[in-house]
Amino acid sequence: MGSRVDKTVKEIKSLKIQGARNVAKAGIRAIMYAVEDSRAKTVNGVKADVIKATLKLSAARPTEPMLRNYLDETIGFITCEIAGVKTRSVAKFRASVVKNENEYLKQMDADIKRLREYGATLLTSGMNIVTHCHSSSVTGVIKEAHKRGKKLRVTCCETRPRYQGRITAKELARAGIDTTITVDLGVTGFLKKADIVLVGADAITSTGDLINKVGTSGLAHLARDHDVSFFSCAETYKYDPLSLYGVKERIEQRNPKEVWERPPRKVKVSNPAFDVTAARYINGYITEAGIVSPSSLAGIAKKKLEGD
Ligand code: RUB
Repeated sequence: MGSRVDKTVKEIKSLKIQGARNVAKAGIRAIMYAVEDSRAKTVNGVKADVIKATLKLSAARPTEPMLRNYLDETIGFITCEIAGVKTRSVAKFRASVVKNENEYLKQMDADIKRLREYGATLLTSGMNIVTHCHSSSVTGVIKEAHKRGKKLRVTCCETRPRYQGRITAKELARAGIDTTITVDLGVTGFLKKADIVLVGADAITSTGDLINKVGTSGLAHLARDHDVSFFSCAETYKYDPLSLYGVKERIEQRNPKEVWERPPRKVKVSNPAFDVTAARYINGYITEAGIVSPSSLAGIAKKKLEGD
């Protein structure tokens, strides 16, 4: 197995690659590395190397169905390709897998473009927006609305313990948007005058519940208390098909040292990466298929994943 796959896994685990879309994209690219770097001499040998790579990649961050959905499609593709292919040429097989992965990247680009456009229609000039963590989907929507001439003010939660809110704040300020960062619970004061909360998504369940950066669920409760709309910007590939069968999303526990390098003895440290926001707190999902209610998301996503 090529070491470029291992490097990607390391970068995903260490958060050098951060956010569900970036993780999925890196996973797709790593499949191309696995194909290119495989030393196997037969099509089945290359296939085995690709499958090994998919297993390593999907284990890198457990709460990322978008990555898993694309990896599952890759496995489906190589299985069909082997069954249907007339030649046993390794070179042709490699080329067909690389082409297939490039199609996934193109699909992701087309989907995010549509999502940004739908999201931008929801934002109007003068709006106060609250965000949490760093989601490329959220910043994409806000920057698209800004490009369309809408005057927006954004408050970013800093997002302890890894401060991804700083990435959001930097990106938005650089784009010329009026941006403030606050300590996480300082957001309560801002919600009094906020119009909308926009967050990303790592996973969405069959009942429309949202799994996103820890703190999202508390923010959703506060938004409801202050009568502020709460939307998640999420491509439908964030939907986890396993949730339909009652499988609970695994919440990744991160290194306790991120919270406290050397805690006193007898102090236990908890560091969950994500939490679950119940569908009833979510006004809607901004997706590539339009702005949809939590209860209709699974149906739309299922159709897309099944290729209808
Ligand atoms: C990032 C996070 C983001 C989602 C969506 O967590 O929770 O909201 O991943 O991001 P982490 P995107 O920093 O732990 O990866 O919209 O870019 O897919």
